Amino acid sequence: MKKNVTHKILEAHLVEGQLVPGTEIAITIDQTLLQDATGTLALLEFEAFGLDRVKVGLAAQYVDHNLLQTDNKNADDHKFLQTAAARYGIHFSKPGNGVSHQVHMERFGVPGKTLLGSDSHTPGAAGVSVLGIGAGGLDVALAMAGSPYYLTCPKVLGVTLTGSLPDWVSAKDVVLEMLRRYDVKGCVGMIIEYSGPGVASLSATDRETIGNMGTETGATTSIFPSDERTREYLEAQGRGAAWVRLAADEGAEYDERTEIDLSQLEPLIAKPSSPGNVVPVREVAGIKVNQAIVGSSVNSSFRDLMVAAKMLEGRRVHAEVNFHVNPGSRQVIENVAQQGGLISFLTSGARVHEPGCQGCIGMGQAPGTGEVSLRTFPRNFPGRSGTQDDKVYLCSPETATAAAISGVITDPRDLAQEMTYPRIEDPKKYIIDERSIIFPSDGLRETAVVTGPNIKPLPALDALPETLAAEVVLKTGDNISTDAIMPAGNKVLPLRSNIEAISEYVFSAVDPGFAQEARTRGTVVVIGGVNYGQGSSREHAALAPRFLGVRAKIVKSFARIHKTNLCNFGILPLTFKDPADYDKITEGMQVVLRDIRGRIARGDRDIPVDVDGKTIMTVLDVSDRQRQHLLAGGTLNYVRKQIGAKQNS
Ligand code: MIC
Repeated sequence: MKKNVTHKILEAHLVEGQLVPGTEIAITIDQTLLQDATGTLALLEFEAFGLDRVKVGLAAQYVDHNLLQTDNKNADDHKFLQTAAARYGIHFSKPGNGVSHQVHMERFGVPGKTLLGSDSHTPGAAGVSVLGIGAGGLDVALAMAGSPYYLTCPKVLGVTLTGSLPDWVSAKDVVLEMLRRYDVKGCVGMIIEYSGPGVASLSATDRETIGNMGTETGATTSIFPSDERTREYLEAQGRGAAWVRLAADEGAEYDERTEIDLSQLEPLIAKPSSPGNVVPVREVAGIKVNQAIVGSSVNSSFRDLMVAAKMLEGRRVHAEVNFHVNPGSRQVIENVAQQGGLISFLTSGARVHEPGCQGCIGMGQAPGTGEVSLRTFPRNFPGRSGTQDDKVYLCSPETATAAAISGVITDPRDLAQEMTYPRIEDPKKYIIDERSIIFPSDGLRETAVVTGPNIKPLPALDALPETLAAEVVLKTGDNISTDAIMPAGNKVLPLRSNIEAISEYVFSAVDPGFAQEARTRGTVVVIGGVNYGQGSSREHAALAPRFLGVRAKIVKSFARIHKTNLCNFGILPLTFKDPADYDKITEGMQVVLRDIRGRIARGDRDIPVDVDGKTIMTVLDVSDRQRQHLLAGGTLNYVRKQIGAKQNS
């Protein structure tokens, strides 16, 4: 059979199941990636397995999110991560060395390998044809312990690229075009595979941009063939030996198909406050801009910064705009500096920050009241910037820089009269300096793990009771993101390793009284609309509500990672059998799930729920494996029992 790239990689890693979309499969994981904001919990979980060393080909720990050090907490977390990495054999990328996606691709990505990362933008690994999947920390901890990764076998969406990008249009516009077509849930249950003659016109870092932000379509991941452009990038990284060719067979089949003619694309922009709210830049041109940011999680590569630097050469940032630059890595800024880009930023009045996620996760860079911010980030969910009622737009580095120059949203093609488009050539050989990565070594095995006072043990979770009686404490609408469930930002992020403390903030932006109310009620159900839990992989959006007593969520549909996280922490992910039943439930209603243990153990898919005396039907669409985890009260309880049983036998 003629195979696409996705199936080639999945088949080479398949250990359970068959490649039938919608069924559960398990794949081996070659590499894992943790970042600091999700890494503390993941490493506590890994420690709970009692292993001496990671059992995965390569494990890496990045410190890129919690870079603000306003008290001891983040610094203590960094120390914990560094010492635990040394102890367990994990590569440790120090604070300031860069964003996980960028650094991992530079130094570790190998075409055809699988990568599981505790960050939803891990699919950026597509830049070097790695099948990178975002997951909750517990799933990554399990992969670090050598377990396979379980996922619902996705369909493959084949995107044929033709033509090449015109001047002033870049990779961000390609992924914005995907979001314009598919919105924030159109690719749930799919892997997006790019092919066609247009692929060769995109560099590895262009492909990273497309893979990274492809997450916002709901896709499991994205993938590109590994070709001469991939080889070129790996050679420039001094890792040419890691290259292998990877291409779909001629005539390979896809479950769905679409085509993008790159030469027909124009500059696009996602309006507030959803990455799917995409329009041509010219539709919103002229709106006054107060802030523009290039870099962070996506669009922080050498090309992305250099194009901004070249556009600013000999110019000043508009007096009323704050223009920020967040490099993706130390390597990026070093190479930009070598080619004169840093001087251009400094003399133009740009604010250059240390490599990292920064404002992308609300760690600083919040815009002022009513201000418009243009960012090259992947997300603009309401309030994520740290400012209430924020007006955040997502766009390419070209569009962000054009606004920084003119002071208003500007189609960058309008700059053609005053400058020629700076087409950036990637270095043939990057300046490479790996000294900010601490490689695992036998000498570090004896390192004592340092656990600061803010790092609390994982909370104990009880098993699922025979019957669940709860109260509906919150009813939400469609597309609720994990930012709404468990906000990030500089106040909350330092609490990621302290579940009791962070649980105070659950739903705080949606319903400030939620935590108090949930504690009072004891056992709680949350109701939601479609695409519930879109966005980040943060398992805190499952564990912290569980800590407060949330035992079931009944929604119209779930986003992929959040649904898995709910199972991992023993919260029942139920969907309405008849979506119209959503309207029958209001906050304050009593909900009873009778004989729920028995039903889950028997494998029932249809789960009746008594709501204020009337019965509605819901669906529990999970695997047999997940049923065991739900019965145990969560994956960790289940795994611990298994380990105990093994040790006793
Ligand atoms: C994000 O972009 O939302 C984050 C911050 O990178 C998250 C991870 C987190 O919440 O720590 C993600 O994408 O998974």
